[in-house]
Amino acid sequence: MRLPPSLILLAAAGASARASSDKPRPRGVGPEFAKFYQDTDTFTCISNPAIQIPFSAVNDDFCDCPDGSDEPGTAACAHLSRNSPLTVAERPGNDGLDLVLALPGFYCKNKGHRPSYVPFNRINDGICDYEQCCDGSDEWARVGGTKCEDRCKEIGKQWRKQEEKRQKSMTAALKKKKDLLVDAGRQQKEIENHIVLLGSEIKGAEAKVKGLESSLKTVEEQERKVVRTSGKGKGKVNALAGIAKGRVNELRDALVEVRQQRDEARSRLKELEEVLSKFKVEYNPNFNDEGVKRAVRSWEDYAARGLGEVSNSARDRDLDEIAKADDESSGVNWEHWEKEEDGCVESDLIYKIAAYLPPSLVSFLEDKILSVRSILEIGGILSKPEEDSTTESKAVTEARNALKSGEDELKDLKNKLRDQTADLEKDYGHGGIFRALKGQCISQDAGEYTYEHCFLESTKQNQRKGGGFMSMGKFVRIGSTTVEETNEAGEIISVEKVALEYERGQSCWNGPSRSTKVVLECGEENEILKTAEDEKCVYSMLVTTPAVCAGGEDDNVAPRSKDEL
Ligand code: MAN
Repeated sequence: MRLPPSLILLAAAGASARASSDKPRPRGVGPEFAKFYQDTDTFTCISNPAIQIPFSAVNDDFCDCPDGSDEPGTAACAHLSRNSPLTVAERPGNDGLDLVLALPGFYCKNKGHRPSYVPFNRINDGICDYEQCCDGSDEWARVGGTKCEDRCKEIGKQWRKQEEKRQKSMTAALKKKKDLLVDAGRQQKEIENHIVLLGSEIKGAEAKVKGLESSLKTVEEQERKVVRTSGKGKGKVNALAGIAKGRVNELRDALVEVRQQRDEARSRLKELEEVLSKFKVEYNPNFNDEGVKRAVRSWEDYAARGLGEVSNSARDRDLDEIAKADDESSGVNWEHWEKEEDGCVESDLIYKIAAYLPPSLVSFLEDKILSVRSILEIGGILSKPEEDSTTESKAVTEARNALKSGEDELKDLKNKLRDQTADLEKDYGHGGIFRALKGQCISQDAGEYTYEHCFLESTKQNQRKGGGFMSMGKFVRIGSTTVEETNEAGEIISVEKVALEYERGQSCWNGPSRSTKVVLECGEENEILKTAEDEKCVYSMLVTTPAVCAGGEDDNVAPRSKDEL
């Protein structure tokens, strides 16, 4: 079975201890492959066990095995593919064998540093590959006099120092990642609580609106009753005129009655005063009657204060005038007020004329007037008639306004609930971690621009020497992208990375609207490492953040995001 190179590399560490006690391995063989080189007489090709060759053919600088396993220490089989097997048609001679290397490369022991594999084509090529082979063993043949000294001590020391730094940084990054997860979880909980609160606020607001609706109904009904009771006019003035007319008539009737009673009382008083003054003249003072004498004295006192009031003709004329009905006097012209319209509508005119015209002509004229009026309204020459504004009482207006603000409040709460619920549904990445970074901005100076990235919001290109900025896109989704990286063995490999995608930025002259792909890499800080314009107005940013470092997740810390559920 053929192992993929990555698995072979993983197997290397575990196999090294076990193999160390076995017999010496041929040049270039890593400890994990030592078992294939135990037989000192015959060598069996690793991936093609049917092919056996004498052991002396191992590392004889001639490629015998189709998988190159007989040449672990030379470049004789370097022409074979490392990763992708060739198709049958591509194979030289089409022999039906699988021409893929069985070994990951030439094994460098690198004592004092870490062992590593160097690709076979770099063996004895006259170049010291210190990155993979710090002990210089890849140039063992000293081709053209090349002698590579062993630098593993210093390279190893430097590497350990860097590795220690890297580990420290990774520990710090994971701590930051945990903090982000805690923060994201807290924010999500806050939204959940807010949704619950909004739910009860909405219920309260709905009840309030219902109450306000019925208040408005009641007030409107009361208003209608007043108008109905007055029964005549179409508006408030008519209603008021009806009520006032009734009241004035009541008062007038009362005045007439009271005047009648006054006149009766006045004539009786006059009669009485005449009786008493005759009595005073005719009584006999010599007749010693104490009761009569007292009555005469009282009469004299009464008469001294002046006798009963004589009629005032001027006032009586006024009262006569008031007592007359309005249509007989110069009083209020009720007919005018009762027929008064609250708003003057031009179309009234046509209805007055209409009485003298044939109905077909009336409807033709009606249509014409309406269309001319609407043209004049659209042109702003005539103002639109305000709907019932003049007929509505203050109480109705207040009740209507209260209902309107209650409805607005309810609408506002429902919008908030919709937004918060939608936010909860959004993808904020693994553990919802990007919720904690949303809106955080980082920037990088590059040439004439300062590039800006605000997590999950936007990317911008700001002119460094003043001037404005260019939107490079608004956040649309969390996606992924494949990038090529060099691994420790110096090979180029494809790695999948989280990418934040920003689209619909400012339009590019003669091109698309600007867009940016922000590729994320694990790092202690949120930092833009590089910004590039890959195509005209299509940008990419390489950004480090602790949010994408592997590990640090603790299921108790953060709630799961929607895509994990
Ligand atoms: C500006 C910048 C550039 C872009 C050009 C396109 O100068 O946004 O990045 O290439 O416009 O016209």
